[in-house]
Amino acid sequence: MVKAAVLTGTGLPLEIRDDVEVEAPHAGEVKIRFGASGVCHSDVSMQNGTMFPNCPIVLGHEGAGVIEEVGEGVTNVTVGDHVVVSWVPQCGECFFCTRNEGYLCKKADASLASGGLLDGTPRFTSGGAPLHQMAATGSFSEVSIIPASGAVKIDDDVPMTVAALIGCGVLTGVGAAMNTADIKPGDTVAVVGCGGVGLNVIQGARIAGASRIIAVDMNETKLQMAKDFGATDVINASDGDPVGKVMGLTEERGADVAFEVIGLQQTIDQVITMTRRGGEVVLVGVPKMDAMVQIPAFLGLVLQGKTIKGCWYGSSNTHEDIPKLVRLYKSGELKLDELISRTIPLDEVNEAFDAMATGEVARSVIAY
Ligand code: PAD
Ligand code: ZN
Repeated sequence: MVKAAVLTGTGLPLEIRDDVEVEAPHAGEVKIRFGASGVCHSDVSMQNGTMFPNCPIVLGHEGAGVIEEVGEGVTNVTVGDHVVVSWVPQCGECFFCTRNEGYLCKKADASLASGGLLDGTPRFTSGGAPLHQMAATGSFSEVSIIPASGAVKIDDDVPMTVAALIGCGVLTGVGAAMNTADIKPGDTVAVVGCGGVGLNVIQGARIAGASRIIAVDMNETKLQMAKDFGATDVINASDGDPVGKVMGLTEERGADVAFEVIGLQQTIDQVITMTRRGGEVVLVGVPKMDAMVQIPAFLGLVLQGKTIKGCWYGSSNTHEDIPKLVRLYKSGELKLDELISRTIPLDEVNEAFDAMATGEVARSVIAY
C-alpha cells in the first residue's frame, strides 16, 4: 500500500490516504516510484471545477521518478531508469503522432478524459474501489503505473525536484515560446502571467532570441522573478490596464508575440489587444469551459492579419524535447532550480494549493 492525495469532489481539500493499492503494470506500462511532483495550476483547476475530474482521483501530473517494474513488451525504459513523466503519453501510432504532433495524441486525450491509462482504466484502488489518476499520471502518489510511452529517460544526475518540473511547467512554457510561437530574433514579446508556466515562457522567449520581453503580473515577487528569468520590462497589472502600457513600450504598435498564461477571460482579451498587426497571440492558460475568444472578425482579425494559436503541452515532442531541456539546464541556459519556491512533503499539498492561489510561489514541489 502507498500514500496518495485524493480528490473526492469539486471544491474539497485533497484527502491524504495511506491505503492505496497499486496493481502491477499491464503490457506496455511501467511502475514508477516518484522522486518528486510539482504542484501546477492545472491540479488546482481540477480541484476547483475549472476542469472536470473523474472523482475519486489521484491528482498530480508534473512528476519524475525511478522505474521499478516494466510490463510486457516495454523496451524504451528499464528498471532503475530515472524518468520524467509526460502527461501526454505519445502513442507514436495515431494520426497526430505520425505527423510529429504527438502533443495531440489521440490515445492520451482519451486517458485525460477517463482518468485512466491508455485503455481507459486506472491502476489504483482504495478501500476496494477504483481510484482514477490525473492525465495517466497521478504523481501525488508515492508510486504509480503509467504508460511506458509517458516515461522519458533522463540522466541520473538531474535532481528529481527539477526533473519533475520539466514534465509540465517547463515543457509547456519553454515549448510555447520555442515550438508553438514563431519568435524571431529581435522580437518584442509580452507574457501575461508569470507563474510556474509563464516564467518558462519568458526563458523560452529569451532563448528563442527575443530582444525585449515584457512581463505582466499582479504580484511584485513574480515580476522580480520574471526579470531574473529574462524579462526586460515589467508591468504590474494591479496598477491599471496593462494593454496601454504595452502599447506605450512599443511605439503604440503592440507586441510581436503575446502569451496568455493564466486562463482568464479578461487577460485573454488583453493579450489579443496588445498584439501588433501581423503579430501572433498564443493562449496557454486553461480557462473555464465557458470562456470565449471574442474578436471582431474583420476589424480585429482579417484587417489586422493577426494569428491566434492555442498551445497544448508546449506543442512538444516529449521524446525529443525532454532530453533537449535537460541539456539546456546542464549548460546553464535554462533556470530550473530557481523555479522551486518550496519543497514540501505530500501531506502539505493542500497548503501548496493555497500558496498558489495567493500567488506567493512559482512552484511548490513535493519531494517523496
Ligand atoms: P500560477 O498560478 O503559478 O501562475 C499564474 C500567474 O498569473 C500568477 O503569478 C498570478 O499572480 C498571475 N495573475 C493572476 N491573475 C492575473 C491578472 N489578472 N493579471 C496578471 N497576472 C495575473 O499558474 P501556472 O503558471 O502553473 O499555470 C498557468 C496556466 O497555464 C493555468 O491556467 C494552467 O492550468 C495552464 C497550463 N496549461 C497547459 C497547457 O498545455 N496549455 C499546461 C500546464 C498549465
Ligand atoms: Zn501542469
